[in-house]
Amino acid sequence: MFDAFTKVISQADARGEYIGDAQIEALGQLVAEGSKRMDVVNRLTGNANAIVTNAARSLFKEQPQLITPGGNAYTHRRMAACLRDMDIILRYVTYAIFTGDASVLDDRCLNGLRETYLALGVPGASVAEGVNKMKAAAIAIANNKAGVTQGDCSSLMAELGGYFDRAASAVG
Ligand code: PEB
Repeated sequence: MFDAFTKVISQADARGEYIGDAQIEALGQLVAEGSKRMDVVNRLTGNANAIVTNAARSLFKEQPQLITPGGNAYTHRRMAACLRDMDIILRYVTYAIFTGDASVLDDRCLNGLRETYLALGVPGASVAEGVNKMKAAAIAIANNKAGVTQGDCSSLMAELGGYFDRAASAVG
């Protein structure tokens, strides 16, 4: 598991090189803008339940076959597993945006998830759609300009969106 710093070190170390000026510049920028990143993590963490439940509600409205007899989220046990899965994915996305690196998401959440869903008969495309809905909600909440110091969060939002896309394409 890497963060933005250990990733740079590991790559430099593999080549036996000192850390380059461009990398120092990029990591310096990450430090200088770190408060934005922490605000995003804080907002996602504080709104996780709403993000998950609203996305699930909207998914089941669009794909009601999931929650009718024979559907993969039918019965309370499977519904609970589904909500839990969405919560797990959101949680790993918050780790990735916190560390500025996708490896924790890739290694500990997405690795093998497609195969797990195939084995269980969980429709991956539906999970991907649920993830897309969480992405939209998460960005709306994280990018809300109310109540925070104003600044440009476009690259941070692109990074955040990228982690959701990564999750969606891992299972979809
Ligand atoms: C992944 N999900 C399920 C299981 C596992 C995961 C390992 C099997 C064990 C169990 O039931 O608990 N676990 C999950 C995850 C990590 C992990 C992401 C990462 C670290 O450890 N069904 C639907 C929806 C979708 C869904 C489309 C969006 O119709 C999910 C939610 N996942 C779902 C369901 C089950 C499941 C299990 C319904 C239960 C399937 C079953 O037992 O039949």
